[in-house]
Amino acid sequence: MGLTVRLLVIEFLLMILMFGVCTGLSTSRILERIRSNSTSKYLTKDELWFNQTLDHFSPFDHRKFRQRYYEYLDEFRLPDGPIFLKICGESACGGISNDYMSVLAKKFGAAVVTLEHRYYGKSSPFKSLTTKNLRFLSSKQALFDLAVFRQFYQASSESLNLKLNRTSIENPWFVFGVSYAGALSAWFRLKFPHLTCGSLASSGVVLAVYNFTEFDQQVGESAGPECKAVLQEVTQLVEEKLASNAKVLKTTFSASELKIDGDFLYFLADAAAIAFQYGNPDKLCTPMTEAKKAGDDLVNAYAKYVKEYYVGSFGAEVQTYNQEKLKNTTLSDSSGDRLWWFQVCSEVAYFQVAPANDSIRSLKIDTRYHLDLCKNVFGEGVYPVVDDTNLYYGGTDIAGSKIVFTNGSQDPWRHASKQVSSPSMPSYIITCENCGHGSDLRGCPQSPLVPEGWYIFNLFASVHNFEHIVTKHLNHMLQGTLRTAVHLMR
Ligand SMILES: *[C@@H]1O[C@H](CO)[C@@H](O)[C@H](O)[C@H]1NC(C)=O
Ligand SMILES: *[C@@H]1O[C@H](CO)[C@@H](O)[C@H](O)[C@H]1NC(C)=O
Ligand SMILES: *[C@@H]1O[C@H](CO)[C@@H](O)[C@H](O)[C@H]1NC(C)=O
Ligand SMILES: *[C@@H]1O[C@H](CO)[C@@H](O)[C@H](O)[C@H]1NC(C)=O
Ligand SMILES: *[C@@H]1O[C@H](CO)[C@@H](O)[C@H](O)[C@H]1NC(C)=O
Ligand SMILES: CC(=O)N[C@H]1CO[C@H](CO)[C@@H](O)[C@@H]1O
Repeated sequence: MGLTVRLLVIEFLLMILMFGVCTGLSTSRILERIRSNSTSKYLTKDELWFNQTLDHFSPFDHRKFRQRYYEYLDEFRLPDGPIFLKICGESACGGISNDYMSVLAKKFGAAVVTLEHRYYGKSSPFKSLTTKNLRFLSSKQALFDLAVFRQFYQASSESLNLKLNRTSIENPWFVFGVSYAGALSAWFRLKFPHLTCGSLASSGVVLAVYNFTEFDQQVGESAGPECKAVLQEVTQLVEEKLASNAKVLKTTFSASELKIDGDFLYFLADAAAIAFQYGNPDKLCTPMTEAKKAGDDLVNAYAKYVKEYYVGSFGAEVQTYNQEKLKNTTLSDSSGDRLWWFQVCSEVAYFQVAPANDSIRSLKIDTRYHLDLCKNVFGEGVYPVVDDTNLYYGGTDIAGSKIVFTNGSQDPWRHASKQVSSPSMPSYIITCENCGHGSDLRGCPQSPLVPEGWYIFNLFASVHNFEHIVTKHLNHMLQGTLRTAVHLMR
């Protein structure tokens, strides 16, 4: 018991330290903030709007749609401070989240702006999301959106230069993103190098992958042999019960709405992956290995984890996996699932299929399952042109420059990122037991999806190391442009 108390004290001190790194506050101010609980999850939630071009690639179609964005200028150093463009990805963008970026903004005197991805949240060009209406939803259009937005924000008569009463100043722009938005961050620097001085691609999935077997393999590696074996046993038991009494089994997981067995199995597989993806392995492996040792019913133990952690705490929704729901074309708060599946089914795939040998997920989650889903949800002819996507961006052979790639060691997605450094594109792996998807930017107590538990120590150490790395690169990339900006002003 004494040990537990001591561990708790150390953990508390580490939380304070980490909080300090994450907010750039002195210890007394940190304690004050913790007491008053005043640190918000967002730097701002004040919506701003601008008119975006619907189709950047048509010479005839001049339609526009309203796109949402946010700005945070509290730390901005006038007049030549950098502008950090934090790219929002495949979900509604409710504001600028108060994560590690706010530390960097303070350090560099940067403005932070963020643009909601087309179609998601309040930036949908259409109320009806039929497959036909989704034809302008692609990473290529999204990158062009960012370019147009960047010019609008910097130079238009309505934006920064007008606010600052000036005409011809160019601030240095640096782009950031996590996950798919991390890929967009790398691709933006690749396709529009004249509009940004550098990019951070955190867990940036720049490689479109058709059969993404490495995903399941990494889940197994992150779980370790003991936990992995229990998870594999669960899959086997689930498959048996699915054959004998599917109805009862699905009810055990409160997932009877998933009529298609593949959807149900995919839901169960995702529930396990998420524990590693977001840096909370103990939430899954501790109860499962304990249940195994105690000789408890493993399916029930797993159902408890799924219902209490994955759905309860993490906030996953069963309907996300329900193809009947994914077919719904009415724009609503849950449209994000349909929209992302469209991008998956048309452009990037990342099909999380079971590897032939030693998989955790059911072998029934195969290529066929994914292709059937694409066809069922979007109709005939929607197919992921993975080769074209990699041809267009280069995959892991991306020929960009001044792009920093970061990945978490436990994150199954890292195998779709660039994990090896090349000239002018350093790649870092942040290694610890709960280093997951985007944890370099996310690892702050006030930001969403905070990893929990004792491992936080290692994560803290990793994020702390990372701070030096990113600061060094940012300094380097910003320096040249800052000099240019100052020179231009003279
Ligand atoms: C955007 O377009 C709408 C409709 O055409 C127009 O009323 C509005 O003034 C435009 N806003 C800006 C900022 O250009
Ligand atoms: C903007 O610049 C003009 C011309 O130099 C000056 O007359 C005006 O007072 C300035 N406005 C503000 C708000 O600084
Ligand atoms: C993906 O896996 C399926 C089934 O194993 C196989 O038929 C197909 O050739 C694979 N495709 C690619 C591009 O690897
Ligand atoms: C589709 O979604 C909308 C909005 O959530 C809902 O009102 C409607 O009932 C759904 N349609 C079907 C057929 O489920
Ligand atoms: C299958 O996986 C097991 C466990 O990781 C390994 O020992 C075995 O060599 C693998 N077999 C093949 C054919 O890859
Ligand atoms: C898989 C892996 O660890 N890849 C690389 C991650 O980044 C470091 C630092 O650049 C490399 O040394 C690793 O090879």
